[in-house]
Amino acid sequence: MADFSEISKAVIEGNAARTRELTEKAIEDKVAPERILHEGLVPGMNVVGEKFKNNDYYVPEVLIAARAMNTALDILKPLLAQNEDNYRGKVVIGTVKGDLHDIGKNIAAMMFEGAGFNVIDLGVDVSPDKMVEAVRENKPTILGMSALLTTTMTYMKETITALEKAALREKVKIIIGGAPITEDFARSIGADGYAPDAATGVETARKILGQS
Ligand code: B1M
Repeated sequence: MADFSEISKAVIEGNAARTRELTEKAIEDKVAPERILHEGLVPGMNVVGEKFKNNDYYVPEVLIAARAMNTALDILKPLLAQNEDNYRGKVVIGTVKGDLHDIGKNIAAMMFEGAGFNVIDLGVDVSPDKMVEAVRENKPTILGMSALLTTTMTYMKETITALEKAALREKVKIIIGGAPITEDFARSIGADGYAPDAATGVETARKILGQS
């Protein structure tokens, strides 16, 4: 049986080697990748967030923890993608301009892949123009935007405005997420959906697209 608290601890301590080792061990022990993610890794990162908020951790410690988390996400990614049942549509996803936080966005991307969507990940610090270009080029069914800073969430609205100007807004459904985002904010900027977590992102996409 996997010791999820040990996985959390390894992330909190920023011990990438241990996080990798425990994640691989849990996979060997046939623990579902979703459980490793939601019961081990994410709770660990939540503690890191609390410590950062309380000034117990500073940027270097947080970066080291994020690296440990991402090491494990790289291992889980192909396993979560294996759950793919059938092709449900295309998702273009990115973290908005000025924002370098990518852990939540990476989890959302993995969940979409695992649910059978074809995902194109634009990475972080994606300007409204780049988002528009990616929508024009890839013709996704869903555009997913992530923002973790109150100073960058405004670029979600700017992206929607840019899509309107490019006459592309009606061609794509928009789902947004990230710690400072709320349902009200999503509605106020004209997004089609808001997701408080990555799994809800997938549910919301399915609902918007009329999929069961
Ligand atoms: Co930053 N940071 N950070 N940081 N950081 C926060 C966001 C902050 C809340 C910490 C705090 O002060 N309490 C604060 C923002 C305050 C605010 O705006 N109100 C903050 C700050 C201030 C900063 C800097 C300005 C610090 C500085 O330099 N002085 C700086 C900004 C850099 C920049 O982006 N330009 C900065 C830098 C960093 C690091 C680089 C050190 C690192 C990021 C590393 C990385 O991502 N590769 C980092 C981290 C790790 C955090 C915290 C601690 C953790 C974020 C995280 O990964 N959480 C964060 C504190 C916190 O959030 N409590 C903090 C775990 C992740 C699983 O959750 O991303 O929320 P989250 O994703 C969730 C949901 O939100 C949702 O699903 C996920 C779970 O299922 N979701 C989606 C997210 N996107 C979605 C998209 C969807 C659907 C769901 O569909 C499209």
